[in-house]
Amino acid sequence: MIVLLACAPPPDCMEGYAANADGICLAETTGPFSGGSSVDELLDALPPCEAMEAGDRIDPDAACVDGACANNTFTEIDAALGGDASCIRRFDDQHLDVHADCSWPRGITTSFSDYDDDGVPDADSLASPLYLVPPYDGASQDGLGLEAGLGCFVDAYGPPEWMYLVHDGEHWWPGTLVWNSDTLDVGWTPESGPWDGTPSWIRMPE
Ligand SMILES: [Ca+2]
Repeated sequence: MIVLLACAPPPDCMEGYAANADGICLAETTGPFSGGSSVDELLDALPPCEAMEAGDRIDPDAACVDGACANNTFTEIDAALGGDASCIRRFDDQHLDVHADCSWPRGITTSFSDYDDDGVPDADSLASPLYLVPPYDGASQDGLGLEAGLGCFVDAYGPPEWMYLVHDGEHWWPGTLVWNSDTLDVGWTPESGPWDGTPSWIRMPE
């Protein structure tokens, strides 16, 4: 179950959600909210930061990972990552646009325009954004990565602009942290398995 939380001002909640007195959008089907009622309380509930060993594979400031950067072309990214991409055609019926979604086995995914609809990224299309997903195991100089606790990202970047809350069967936790995409964003999805306080994806900005 995922619930949307917003900082001030009080949000216009998405359909199916309703704001409580603290401006937290709660899913109407989830019943009483039993977590902290403020952003600070929710962030304080995160386990203390346990960072990964410092590395040089993720560069959040440059939005680069293993030498591939957001806003690079497919050719540039595939060359940096070893040339083992898999791409599939995706039709976005909301925007009437066609994309090629590409992934690399080490755990990097992104999307490109595919206006000629051949399932191959268009030559001049730029990646936006880059996602790191399992089994990606690299880390930044600050020890940020998929095995770092979500609290480490708060330590590095401060309180996020947005949080999506998740419920682990007992408590509500900040499961997705978004800093308006001017730095990396992190999140957890239920499909990734039991919630363990680490992200299941990292998004490098567009
Ligand atoms: Ca194409």
